[in-house]
Amino acid sequence: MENNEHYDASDIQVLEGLEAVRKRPGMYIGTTDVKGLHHLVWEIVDNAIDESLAGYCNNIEVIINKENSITVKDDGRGIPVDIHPKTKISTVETVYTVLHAGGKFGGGGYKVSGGLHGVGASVVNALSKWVEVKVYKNGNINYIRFENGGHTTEPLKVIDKCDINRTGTVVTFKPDPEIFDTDIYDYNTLKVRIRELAFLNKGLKITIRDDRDDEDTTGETFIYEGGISEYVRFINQGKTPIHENIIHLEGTEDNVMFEVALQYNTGYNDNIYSFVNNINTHDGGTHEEGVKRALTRVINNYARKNGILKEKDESLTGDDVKEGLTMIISCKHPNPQFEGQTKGRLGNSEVRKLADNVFSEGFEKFLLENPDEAKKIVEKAMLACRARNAAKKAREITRKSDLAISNFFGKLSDCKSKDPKVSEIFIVEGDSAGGSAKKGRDSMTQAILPLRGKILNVEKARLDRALGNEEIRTIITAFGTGIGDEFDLSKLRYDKIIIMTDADVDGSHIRVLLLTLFYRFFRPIVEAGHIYAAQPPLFRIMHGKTRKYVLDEKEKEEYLASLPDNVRARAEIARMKGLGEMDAEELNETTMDIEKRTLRKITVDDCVAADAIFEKLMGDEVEPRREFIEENARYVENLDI
Ligand code: 28F
Repeated sequence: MENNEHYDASDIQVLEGLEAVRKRPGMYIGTTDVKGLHHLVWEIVDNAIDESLAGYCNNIEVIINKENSITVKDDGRGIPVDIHPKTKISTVETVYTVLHAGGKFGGGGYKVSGGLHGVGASVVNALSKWVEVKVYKNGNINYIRFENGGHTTEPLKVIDKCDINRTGTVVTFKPDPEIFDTDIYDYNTLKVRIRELAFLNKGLKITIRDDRDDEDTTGETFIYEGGISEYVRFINQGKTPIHENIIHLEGTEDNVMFEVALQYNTGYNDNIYSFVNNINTHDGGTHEEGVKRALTRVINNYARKNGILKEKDESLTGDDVKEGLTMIISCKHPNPQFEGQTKGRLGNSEVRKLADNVFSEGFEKFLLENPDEAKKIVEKAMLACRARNAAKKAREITRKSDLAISNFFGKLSDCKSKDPKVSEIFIVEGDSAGGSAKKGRDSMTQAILPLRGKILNVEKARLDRALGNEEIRTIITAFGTGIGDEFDLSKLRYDKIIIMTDADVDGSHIRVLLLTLFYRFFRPIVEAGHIYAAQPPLFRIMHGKTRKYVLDEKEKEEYLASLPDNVRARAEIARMKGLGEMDAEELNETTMDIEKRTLRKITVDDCVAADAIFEKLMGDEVEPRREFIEENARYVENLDI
């Protein structure tokens, strides 16, 4: 049969290529946990975005289907269906079965060189149970299907006609459950990144829809003609801007596109995010360095020239000028060099100068043309500088000596071991749970820090005021790392910092406050993965003398199913309201014992999300709060962050 003719040596090599991906998926998508599962979507979406960057696609749709397969649609030119000269099979089959050596790793590609599309498609194919591709082109709907890690079930064929003017690519794939720890997609995870991609690609319309949930298949559409300026407006909603207009600056040099949008608000947090070819450069890089260098220089020059900074005054630092600053930096580069452990840093040195030039020229102009706003921005930086100095003085109080004091006053029940590698500290909500935790713990390795009521809302406070709060001082002292610019991660006294709060709204509120504190003042501890959330049981199932605590719905169903019918019929199920309902032994058994407990590692993204939710719950504006509560009302009983 002729369609077997093309199964020659090159096919064996092709399938060996995809076989390599199945053997070591981590090499290609980082992890095979829920993050890797979502990464598959970004590989396909990036190809559609590349088609948009090439100027041919205006709409992208992402659909989570019933069985947790994903469909991505674009209205681009459609992957070519002709026979590929080198591989003797169709280009679309080539793109999905040949592992492009080299090529871009990670997010969207900014390709000035011939719109080459990325390596992602074949990797997704290798890690999927099945993949279907439809190409709308030349009035035909061309279709091809792959199964079990990329084996073509039948060569590309026309399955139907379509409007001659309709072109585009539709890809549906089902991740292979044998490769991934979970195959359940998270709508919010997809939505947040899709919204971000819409901000980063102005004018591109991206829609997301969740067809797993029958009553809610409306979906959401994101399109931002204002691009990253609208991203700044979005982040600043609920905050009070210092200047009305969002500053937008851009410039291109040697095919490198650079743009930045910024707006100061009256808060103390800085929200600075940078991207290269749509990839979030979490660790910054030359684009961010160029902007920050220019920002500090321009503000200092302006302050001195206008007599706001006197000759004798020390210059403002990068930290002073970024207080209250919301800024998005986006760079599109044909040949980006990503550096660092997680490839999260841009290394191209030429970008530093481009960023500095574009930013300093534009920002100087803004300050000259808006003297009132300029004065406010500079004065805010001056206040930050004074607070920084005040904090330096205030910080003396959190020296080692305080450890003895806070131990003495019984706030912190420290563990006996002084070895950070085996020590952990539970930050517990309320005295009753704190008491049980102290009784139930392993006092060799487990320290307990009970929190009395709400800690200070640090979102609104500068470092010097935060240091004035008793609870925060005890936390700082217990951690041992110091805070602010004398922070030293190597002095951290515990390997795990475990937040243990009730599973109710109040507990979530405390958790949000703590995450904001850690995100604001202890980010390296979060990034190093030392922060965890304890997972207290949600249900207690009682039958006879047995008391079984289970984590969630899933475990509850599994446990009940494991009981004989007559026992199950008599079982009593109670929804746990709080840690205080368990005695010391139960608390230890279910939530603290290293062998039995479940901990959830907190990531920076959790903190950012908490920060955003925090802003909505605690921010100045009422509107976002009402909207947020309405949006989340349907599952407020376990408002989990
Ligand atoms: C739902 C996911 O993958 N869209 C894509 C295109 C368009 C072209 C293309 C893709 C040429 C040989 C590399 C069409 N016409 N959406 C997508 N749209 N790939 S992927 O070409 C593939 C390159 O291999 C395309 C003219 N040039 C490029």
